[in-house]
Amino acid sequence: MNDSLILILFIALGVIVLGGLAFVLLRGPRAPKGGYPQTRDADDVAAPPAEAPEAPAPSRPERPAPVAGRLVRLRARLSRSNSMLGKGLLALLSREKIDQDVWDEIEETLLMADLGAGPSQRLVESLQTRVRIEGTDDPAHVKQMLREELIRLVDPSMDRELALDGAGEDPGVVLVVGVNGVGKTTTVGKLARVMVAEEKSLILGAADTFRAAAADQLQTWGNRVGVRTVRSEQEGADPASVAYEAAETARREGADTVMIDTAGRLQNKAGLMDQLGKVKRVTEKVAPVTEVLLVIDATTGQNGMVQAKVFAEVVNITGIVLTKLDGTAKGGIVVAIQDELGVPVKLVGLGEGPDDLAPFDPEGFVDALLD
Ligand SMILES: Nc1nc2c(ncn2[C@@H]2O[C@H](COP(=O)(O)OP(=O)(O)O)[C@@H](O)[C@H]2O)c(=O)[nH]1
Ligand SMILES: [Mg+2]
Repeated sequence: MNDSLILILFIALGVIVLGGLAFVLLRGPRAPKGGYPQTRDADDVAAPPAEAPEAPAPSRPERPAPVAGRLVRLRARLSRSNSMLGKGLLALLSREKIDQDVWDEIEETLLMADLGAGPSQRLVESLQTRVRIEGTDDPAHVKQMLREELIRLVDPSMDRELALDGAGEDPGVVLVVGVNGVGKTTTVGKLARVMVAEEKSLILGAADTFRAAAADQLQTWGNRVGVRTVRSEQEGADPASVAYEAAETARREGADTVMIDTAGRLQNKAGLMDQLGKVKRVTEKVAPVTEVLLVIDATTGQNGMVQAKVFAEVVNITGIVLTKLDGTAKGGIVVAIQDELGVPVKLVGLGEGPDDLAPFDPEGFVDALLD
């Protein structure tokens, strides 16, 4: 009796186990509820687009410093580098009598700060006129007038907004151009950081194809901030086709903006025209170029400007990025450049660090200049 009971229990248990097993096998595997993700077969994973090799997805992008903090540092660095100009001018304006010699010295001081001949002369002339009309040469008052005239020269009325957004299906297209070594790639990286912080989606295009290292440098920035870099693995590939591919990728993925880093290593104007012209033309087959930023190194002064002018003749520049303002006492170059090219300085570079880029603010700039 006991034996048969045990036997029945065993059989019942066997039926339950086998039934359960059959049930599981017939239903097939199912996803675990909640918790860990389902694994996929290798061929489930979408193949990467063959035409656009790209950076591996970065793990945790860095967060940029807030803009307010950056503007404070801009002031600090500018006033450090420009104290010569400010001190020189204030010393001159504090003379007992502002005679022609003093005016000449003021003009010289402005010239030495790279303000440019035309703007320096215009500034002194308008100051002289005001001093005469207002009948005062009280240093505090003249300093106030100097500040006003400098601000007028830097022209706060110019539109300094960056055209980063496209329209409709089109991404905004930003071309970054300029002579080799001025800070183009660094600027693209810094600007990408700002845009990521503003929750914009963007794609970087490495159209400097002269050296693989140039694309690596851009991709490093891309990885840092968590955006993709479209590049060619081939050294010396056609920059225009990389730019096209980057713009195409941005459009396909519905990105807000594509930013294209170009090469500055160009021997002559014809070569430049050929290459930059083609980059722009080909990119515009995808979407209109919304911003062409010319990067200029502030430490190269008037020389740098001569080279920069060639770029301005080749492409239609919409904004200037003045880099390395941290390394020069000649902040007056801002005025000279705008005067010469008729294009506003929109951004300034103040160091090699990832947050060392700031929007250009005319009044803050002049105050830092005269601090
Ligand atoms: N001090 C300083 N250095 C900068 C600034 N912008 C770029 N640089 C440096 O200038 C060098 C050339 O920059 P890069 O972006 O490679 O120039 P590109 O050839 O125009 O792309 C690098 O060492 C940068 O770190 C800046 O605003 N201040
Ligand atoms: Mg570069």
